[in-house]
Amino acid sequence: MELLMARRHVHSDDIRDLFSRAMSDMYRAEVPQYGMLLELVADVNTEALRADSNMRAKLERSGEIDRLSIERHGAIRLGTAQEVVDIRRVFAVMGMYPVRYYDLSMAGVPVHSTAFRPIAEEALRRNPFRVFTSLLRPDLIEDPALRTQAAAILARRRIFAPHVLDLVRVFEAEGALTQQEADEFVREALETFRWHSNATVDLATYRALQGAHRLIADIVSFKGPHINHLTPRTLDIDAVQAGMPRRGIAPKAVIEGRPRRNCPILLRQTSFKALEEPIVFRRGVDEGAAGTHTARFGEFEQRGAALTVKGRTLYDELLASARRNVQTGTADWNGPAYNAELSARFQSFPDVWAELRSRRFSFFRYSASAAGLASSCRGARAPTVDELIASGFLKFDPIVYEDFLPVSAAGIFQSNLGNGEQKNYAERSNWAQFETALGAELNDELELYAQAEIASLEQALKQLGYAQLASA
Ligand code: OOG
Ligand code: NI
Repeated sequence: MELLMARRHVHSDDIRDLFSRAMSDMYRAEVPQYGMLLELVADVNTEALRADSNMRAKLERSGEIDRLSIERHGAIRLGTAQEVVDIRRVFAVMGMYPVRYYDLSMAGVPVHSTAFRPIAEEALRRNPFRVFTSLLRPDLIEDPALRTQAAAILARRRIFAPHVLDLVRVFEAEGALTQQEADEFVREALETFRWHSNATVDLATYRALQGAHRLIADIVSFKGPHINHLTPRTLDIDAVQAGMPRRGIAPKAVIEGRPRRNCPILLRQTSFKALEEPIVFRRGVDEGAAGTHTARFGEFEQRGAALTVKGRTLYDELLASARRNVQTGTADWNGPAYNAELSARFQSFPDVWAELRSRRFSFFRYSASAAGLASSCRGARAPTVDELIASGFLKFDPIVYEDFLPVSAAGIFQSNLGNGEQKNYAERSNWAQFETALGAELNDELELYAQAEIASLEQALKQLGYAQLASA
C-alpha cells in the first residue's frame, strides 16, 4: 500500500528559502561582520518604512515588504565548464535559473558571469535569493604553463558531494523532492560553499596563480567555490553607509550606481574589505605552509526600478561620462569628487515616476485601484492607459530590478582586490562560449520585465472590466 502512496513533494521555492536561510546562518557564523551588517540593515529598513508611508504602501502592493527581511544575494566563482553545468542543475532544484551575461573581462577581471535567480513573480515574492556566478576564463591566463597547471588542478576537484548529484537526478526524474530529500539536499549542497582554510595547492603554486591574477588564485587554490559575500537589501543605502563606522566597519568610499534621487533605479551597492584569513598550504618545496588569503567581504545594496533599453542607454551614458571625468581606482581617486560629478550628470535623468513611465524609461506593474474596482461607469469608448491613470482607476508601481550591473560588479570585484589589479584584457565578449559551458541558454532579463509589465496590465484591465484598450 505504502509503495503506491504518492511521494509528497516540496516546492522548489521552499527549498530555495531553506537554502538561503541556511547559507545566511553559515556565513553569519563564519564572518561576524556580516551578522552586524544584517542588524544595521534591519534597523535602517524599519526606520525607512516608518518614515515614508508612501514607500511602505508601494512595497506592500508589490509584495516586496514580506521578502525584504530575507532578501539577499551571494557570489561564487567557478573553475570549469563541468562545475557550471553541475551548479546549474543544483540551482534548478531550488527554482533558480541563469539570467543575463556579464562580461567582466572588459573590467580587467578574468571571468565571465551570470546570475542564478528565480524568474516567476510568485517565486520572486517568496524569496528572490540570487547567486552571481562567475566562471574562470583560462584563455586569459597569459602564461601557457600556468594555464595548463591550473586546468590540471581544477580537473581533479569535485565541488559537490556525490549524494547531492544523486538528489539532483531524483529531482530531474521526479520533478520534485520529498521533504526528507530536500532537507538532505540543503544540508549537503551547503557544504560546497563553505570556507576551507586548507588550500589544495602549495604556497609556490598559490603565489604563481596570484601573480597571474588574485582571482585566479582564489578560484584554483581551494576545494570549492566558497561563498565570497552575502548581500542584504536595504531601503536606504546612504543610512547604512553612514552607520557602518559607528559599528567599527569601514565601507569603500564610493557607492556604485547612480547617486541618491527620489526614484531609486537599478542598483546601488557598496562593500567593505575582505577578511584576511589564515591559510594552511600543502607542503611544497619551500615548506612554507602557512599564509593568508583575502576573498571574503561584506556588501549591501539598494534596489530600484528595472529600466527599459531606453532608460539603460541613458543610464550607461551618464555613468560613463562621469567616469571619464573622474578616474576611479587611481591613487588620487577621490570619493566626494566622483559623487559630485555623478550627481551633476544624473540631473538629466528623469526623477518622477510619472515621467519615467510616460517616457518609457522603466518597467511598471499596473494594478486596478479600489476606486476603479468600485466604479460601474464603463464608457462606450474603450479608454487608454493614460486615461485610466488620470481617472485614478489604474495604479502603477516600479518593477524592482532583480539583476546586477556589470560596471558595479566590476567595481565590487576590484575594491576587494586592491588597486593595481586592473589588467587590460582586450575586449572579447564570450557569451556563446559561456552558454556552451553552461549547456543552456541564458534568460533575457529585459524580456522577463516586459512580460511582468504586460501581464500586470492585462490582469488589471480585466478586473476593471475592459477586455481591450483603445490604441494609445
Ligand atoms: C562577484 C562580484 C559581483 C555584485 O553584487 O555585483 C557582485 C564576485 O566578487 O565574485 O557580487
Ligand atoms: Ni555582490
